[in-house]
Amino acid sequence: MHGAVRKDGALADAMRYATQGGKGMRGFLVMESARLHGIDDAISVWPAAAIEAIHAYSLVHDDLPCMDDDDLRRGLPTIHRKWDEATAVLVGDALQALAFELLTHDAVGDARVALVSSLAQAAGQVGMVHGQALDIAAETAATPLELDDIITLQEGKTGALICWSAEAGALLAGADPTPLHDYATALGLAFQIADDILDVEGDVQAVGKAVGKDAGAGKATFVSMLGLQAAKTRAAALVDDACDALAPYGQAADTLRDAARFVIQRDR
Ligand code: GRG
Repeated sequence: MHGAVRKDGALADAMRYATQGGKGMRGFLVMESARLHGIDDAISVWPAAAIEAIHAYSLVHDDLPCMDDDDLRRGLPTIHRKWDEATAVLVGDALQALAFELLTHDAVGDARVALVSSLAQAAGQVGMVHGQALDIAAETAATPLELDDIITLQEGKTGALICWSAEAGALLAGADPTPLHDYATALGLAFQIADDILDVEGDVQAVGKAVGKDAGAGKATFVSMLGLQAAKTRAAALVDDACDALAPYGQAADTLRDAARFVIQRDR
């Protein structure tokens, strides 16, 4: 690992625990979009690790009692259940800081500033945290969310990090990120619809977190707004849109197309 990292102690143990067991989809998107632009894995692994660190932090904080209050994540007790709330807050804080340090590694070269500044936006008050704030506000809102509100909320909460991940390869190469942006916008929405479907149809063992929470909380989701079948149809159409957006790369982008199809077929 780059820079000064303490490898011993409860905080280090909890940080390691928090970063294990995920699908690694965001890191995969970084490395695949980089390969598409001829960028070596030895370079793209740094932003890939950075986005997985930010994502892990967001899950640790999202699971806290003051947020979603979850006991299970990736099939294991959440950090505040296995350790305590203070440790979970600190793990999230430290993982977020670590992510930006990883982006400044020498291997990342001239793209460092663009990657740091775009990740700050994607993760922060105009991106993921904005989506989370909208989600929390919706819990006590006087009027229920409309479909467009849910799309806006998810574009922040889930979409912003997915977009950053897919665009990172183009940023590393100094290339136009537009096709990857369009791919990731459709993919992010399909991912969230699939997540809502898993909350209804998923098995807690496979999903590795609580299911049925949205309906239990009377939460407006793509499934509650569209119905199960229409949500599946919408997700499949979005995956087609995502694949089409990769046309400028031809067959070289087939792995990214496979990833888009996986997003709506997954069971976790
Ligand atoms: C700032 C206090 C504070 C909290 C921030 C912003 C935030 C907390 C949380 C939002 C992040 C969140 C929970 C988004 C939901 C996206 C989602 C469905 C995540 C699960 O992603 P997967 O399936 O997970 O890729 P794995 O475990 O495979 O990595």
